[in-house]
Amino acid sequence: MTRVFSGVKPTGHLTLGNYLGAMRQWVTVDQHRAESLFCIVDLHALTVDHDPARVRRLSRQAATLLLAAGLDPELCTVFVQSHVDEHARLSYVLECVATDGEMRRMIQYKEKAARERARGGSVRLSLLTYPVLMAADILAYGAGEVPVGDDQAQHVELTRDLAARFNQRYGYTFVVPRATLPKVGARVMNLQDPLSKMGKSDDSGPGIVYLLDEPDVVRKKVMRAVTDSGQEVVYDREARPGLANLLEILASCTGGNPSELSGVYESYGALKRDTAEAVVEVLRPVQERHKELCADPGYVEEVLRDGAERARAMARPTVDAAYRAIGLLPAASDPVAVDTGAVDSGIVLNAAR
Ligand code: AQP
Repeated sequence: MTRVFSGVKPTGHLTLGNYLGAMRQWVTVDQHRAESLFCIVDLHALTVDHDPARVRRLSRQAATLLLAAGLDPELCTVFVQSHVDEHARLSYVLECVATDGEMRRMIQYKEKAARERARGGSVRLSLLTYPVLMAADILAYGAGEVPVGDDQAQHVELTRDLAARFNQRYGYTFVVPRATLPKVGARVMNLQDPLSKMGKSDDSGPGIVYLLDEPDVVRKKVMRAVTDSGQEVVYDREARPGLANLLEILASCTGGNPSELSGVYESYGALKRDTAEAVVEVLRPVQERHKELCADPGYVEEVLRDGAERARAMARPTVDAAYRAIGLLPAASDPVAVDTGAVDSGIVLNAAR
């Protein structure tokens, strides 16, 4: 059975971009057809300036929202990254396979580092190395598919490169995964700045629809979305990015096609009104379920505890195999230590696994 892994960073309140680009596919497709793991990747939230109490709060909120959106712990594993040591263990080993140059080529690093430097701030080393941790997140579970939005595609490519390089140097250890992107909604743009992704850690509140925004707040944000000076409703990402974003959001919420939908509307106002209502309807059940789950925090904690236990059991053998393959001596208490004297190649070790 295919294994699927994906995650969200608790760097801000979850957005419509997170939902349409990733979470909805996890809920409606992935958890039903694959052995799926969904993770609150809290270690990634430490790569930028952070407030410890806020990260804890956002981690709990993200877990609650994933369940509210429809992830079912009977069908999939929901857990917090820092509860499973294997992620950090494997990350270091993969840092020994990755190169400085390929890390510095990562677009997210380049953009965020430039932003931080422009503000006179410094960049944490972990911001540079975080794609390796992301690779560890995926490879530890032998995931074959990684359902993500378009902004994460480059990091999944890096993961593929690291897995293939490790396998080639040290013997087959990792499944080489691939990214799976939704057909529509893979990159929801900021409503106030349609050339930038709608990101939860951005400061521009009015351009971002949060999953917990009240219906009237959603309506206001969509109605005030920046469009272009033209009159005609056409779908053209290059020339009319604001309009294209609204058409894509509407298409993604209603299951339509942005290009066909453009023919239905004669004014921007009508398009905005329908888009706002479509978003409100998509968010309504998530918000209702979120309210119920907030009244039962013990349930969410239990899901995360069970999830971490299951995740640990899945990751441990692969990470142990990677340690052995790359040349680390197993501890005497490790049952595998008994026969290491006879086995000196990763390939043999992995075959014996
Ligand atoms: N705007 C988006 N459109 C489509 N997909 C998106 N995703 C995020 N934003 C959009 C997808 O949601 C999943 C979880 O995202 P994340 O938590 O890794 O990143 P983020 O929401 O983009 O958060 P930040 O803190 O604002 O991140 P940066 O600043 O690093 O971009 C992923 O599958 C992502 O693709």
